Amino acid sequence: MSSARTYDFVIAANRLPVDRIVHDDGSVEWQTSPGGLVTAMESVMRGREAAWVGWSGQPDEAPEPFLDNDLLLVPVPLSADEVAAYYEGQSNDSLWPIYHDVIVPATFKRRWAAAYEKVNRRFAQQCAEVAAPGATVWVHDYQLQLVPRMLRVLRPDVRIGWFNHIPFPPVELFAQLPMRHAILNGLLGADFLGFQRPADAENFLRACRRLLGARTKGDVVDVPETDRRVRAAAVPISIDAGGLAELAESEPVRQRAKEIREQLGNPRTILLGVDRLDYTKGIRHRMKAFGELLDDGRLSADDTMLVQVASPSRERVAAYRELRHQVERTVGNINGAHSPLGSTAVSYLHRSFPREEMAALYRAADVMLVTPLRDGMNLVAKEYVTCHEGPGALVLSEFTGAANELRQAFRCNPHDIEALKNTIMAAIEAPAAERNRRMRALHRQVTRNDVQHWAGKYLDALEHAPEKPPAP
Ligand code: GDG
Repeated sequence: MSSARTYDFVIAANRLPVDRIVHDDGSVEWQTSPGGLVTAMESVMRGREAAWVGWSGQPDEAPEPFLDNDLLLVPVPLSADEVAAYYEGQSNDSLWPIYHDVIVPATFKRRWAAAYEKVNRRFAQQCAEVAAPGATVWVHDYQLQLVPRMLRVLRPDVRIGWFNHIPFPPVELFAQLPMRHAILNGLLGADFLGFQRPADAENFLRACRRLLGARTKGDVVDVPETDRRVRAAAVPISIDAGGLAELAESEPVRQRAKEIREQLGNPRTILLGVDRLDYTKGIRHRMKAFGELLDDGRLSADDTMLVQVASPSRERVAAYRELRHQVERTVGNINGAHSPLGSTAVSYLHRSFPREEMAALYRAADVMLVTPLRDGMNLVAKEYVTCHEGPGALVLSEFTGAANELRQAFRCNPHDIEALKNTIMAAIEAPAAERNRRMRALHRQVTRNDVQHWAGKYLDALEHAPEKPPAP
């Protein structure tokens, strides 16, 4: 790639914010790509002159850089083998399980690690080409952990930040990774490392001490054998609360929310789950709890329904295919045992919906079930409290980053099925005044700490690193 222009602000993320869709007739269309990172960054980048370096979502295709409003999108080519090894293998079958408490076992392959290094180098080179002198380069997530150091070697003049959207594991788990040293050294090429929770930053600092013998003071690491210092701290991500609230309050969405309730037969209680179909999200635990509440007669499918949106994800990774079978079997069992004639106990939707429909679902749901076994933040929790009006309830796993902030939620440990059942019942049965009070507090929390606030805080920390930025 060679782009004539260079930019003062560059984002690098595995995916571009759009997917390249090639239709059967050969025509090409760009659609917003799914997932938490893009949802968050889209509104931050709107109106900024910047370049975004990322993969287009299609193997073997490398369209030329192109402008999307003021944003230059710079596609990084990946061959089909690289997608399998760097993305599906190293990123999603080695790193993802290790960074999420080994909910499923991790697989390590030397050729995946080699592909990861090769692709990270390509990203670093693209960033180096498009960054103006002294530019700020913001690298995202676990797929690109080697980029900061590679980029620093190519471009010592630029300021480099990295943000981890997922948890950073305890050193006891991290130490399993064959490329543990390369990752720590790769990250230490940055000026500032941002994490979702203080505990994630602490895990990283501990890993530097234990595995590299690095000295740390407070949240700053002395990079071994250099005079550089790197700061690692929590800057929890959020959502575009204003934009989403506006959408949720719009007449068509209000109308659609009413319609949804009617379409579902006006049940007394609608429970909702919205997740990528991922084993970290605790969907099976949620289903088990709901199924048992019906079995026990504490809930009845005559007046209660669970709507579960499970957007398709990583379907070429075996653990994800297995999860899909398990979830679909469980939904089938619950519906077989409990669905009334002409209705269902669980309305299971294995597909993606437009934002408007998601906002209407959040408005329509009485109780939102967010039960991950481990989750960096979980934006769905924040979206629900932003969209819902009136008495609602958020059941929230303590293993999400969001649980650090959303203190008025009904907290749960999803591993404890009995306790999860009781928490779901408590959320359903709490008096309307209590649910109102909790939802108002949650709404305020998210509105005050929205994604623009997060980006401002992050970039401020990056600018001042390794020192803490002055208090606002
Ligand atoms: C990673 C971390 C962290 C889902 N289905 C549909 C749809 N979505 C949207 C949701 C939400 C986003 O996708 C999912 O965000 P999450 O935060 O829940 O989860 P991950 O994708 O795992 O994201 C996570 C996040 O990065 C940000 O840092 O919070 O911990 O794992 O916005 O609404 N959106 C639409 N249709 C769907 O069917 N339109």
